[in-house]
Amino acid sequence: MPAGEFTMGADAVMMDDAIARCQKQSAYEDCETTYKENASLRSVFLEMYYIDKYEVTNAEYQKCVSSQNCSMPKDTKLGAINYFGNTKYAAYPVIWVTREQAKQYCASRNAYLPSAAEWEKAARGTDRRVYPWGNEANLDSRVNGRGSNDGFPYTAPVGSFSLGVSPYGAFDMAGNVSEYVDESVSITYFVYRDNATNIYTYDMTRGGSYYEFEGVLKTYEIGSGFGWINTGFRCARDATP
Ligand SMILES: [Ca+2]
Ligand SMILES: [Ca+2]
Repeated sequence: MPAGEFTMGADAVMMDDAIARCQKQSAYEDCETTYKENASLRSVFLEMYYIDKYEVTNAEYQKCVSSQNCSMPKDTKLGAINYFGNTKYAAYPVIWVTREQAKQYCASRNAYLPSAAEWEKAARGTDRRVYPWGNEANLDSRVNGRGSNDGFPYTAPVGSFSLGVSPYGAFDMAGNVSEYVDESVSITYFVYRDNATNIYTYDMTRGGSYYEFEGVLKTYEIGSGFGWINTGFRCARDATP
């Protein structure tokens, strides 16, 4: 990734769209606050860095576990499927890991979990696009989103969607598994009964996944991860000498 400035976040139209989608999905969330605090339009300068072209796979994570630099994912199954440790799923993205486990894995490679800005620049380049490939919503050939019209009801082998590649050549920046970045997101919930609000902090994820509705697949969307069946990650590395 070259050094330079890029515009991060949602413009006015994208912001309205993200808030409306969020409100439709959750009547209890203060969507306006979440998006205005986490996805406002801003210019960010980043030094040169590297970021993985692919989501971290089961095989890669397994290697780290075998060399005792990583701990086992919380679960080895994806629904009824024997997933982690099954050679059939070696090239599929690792799931069921916490942000801490993701950080540990990246550290074992002398790398780190990317910041939200590093992740987003890799996903959308410098022209404020909605999706990694551009602005068209023609999703099924470009992203593993919800449902199986794209060929995959659950996760797909990493790098399966060459038409969905980002301007810098990164795969699956939309969909497949949502990805931890090294940041948290505070979400405010309305507690109608008490006429009050509650704030919870979650690990931020980006890019959406095979599990979520398609609005979440946009480059500026903010997700929250629970180390569940749809959360994975990729790593970044310093490139400054
Ligand atoms: Ca799918
Ligand atoms: Ca992804």
